[in-house]
Amino acid sequence: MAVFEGSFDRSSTSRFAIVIGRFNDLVTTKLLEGCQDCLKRHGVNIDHNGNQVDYAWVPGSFEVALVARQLALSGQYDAIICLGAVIRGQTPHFDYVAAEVSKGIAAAGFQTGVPVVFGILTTDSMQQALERAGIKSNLGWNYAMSALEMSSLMSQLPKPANALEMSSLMPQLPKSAGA
Ligand code: INI
Repeated sequence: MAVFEGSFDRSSTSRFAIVIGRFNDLVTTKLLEGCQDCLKRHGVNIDHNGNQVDYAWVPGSFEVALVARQLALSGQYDAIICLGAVIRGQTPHFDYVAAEVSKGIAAAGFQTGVPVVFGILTTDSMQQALERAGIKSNLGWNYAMSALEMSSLMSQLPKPANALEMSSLMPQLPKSAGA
């Protein structure tokens, strides 16, 4: 039998999409820098004009999962990295956004079979967020490592036994008019 384990040595061929929330962009741009630094130092061409990484900017964390799912469904990527920062304020807004983005990202990966990395910081303050986006460490780096590892691992796993099983996991897409 087998032990399946991701490695970090096939980065030169993997393709990634990074979805970034503009909300709290003081934090998310730093997460993106950490993420790009890690990918670059693992041999990935991070240039948006290159053929390995595409970038999608969305208004806030709430929109991240929808875009990640659509990118995953395209079949063009080995992993999707979602970056956002949800910071607790005086209202319950934090709880709604944090709950939806975490459920949505999990669903995007589960429904498509493409690894979708949860790179959404959820913190009580801007200070805590900044500490995790470069002041102490940069979790953007860790999220990129997860994407590298998962893209490698998924490529090694046995494929679904038949197409029917895979299609039953996929959401029903809207039929085009007249179909
Ligand atoms: N979006 C975030 O990414 N982080 C937050 O902390 C946040 N708060 O607290 O409001 C936030 N709100 C915007 C939200 O993600 C959507 O973009 C907006 O509601 C439009 O759908």
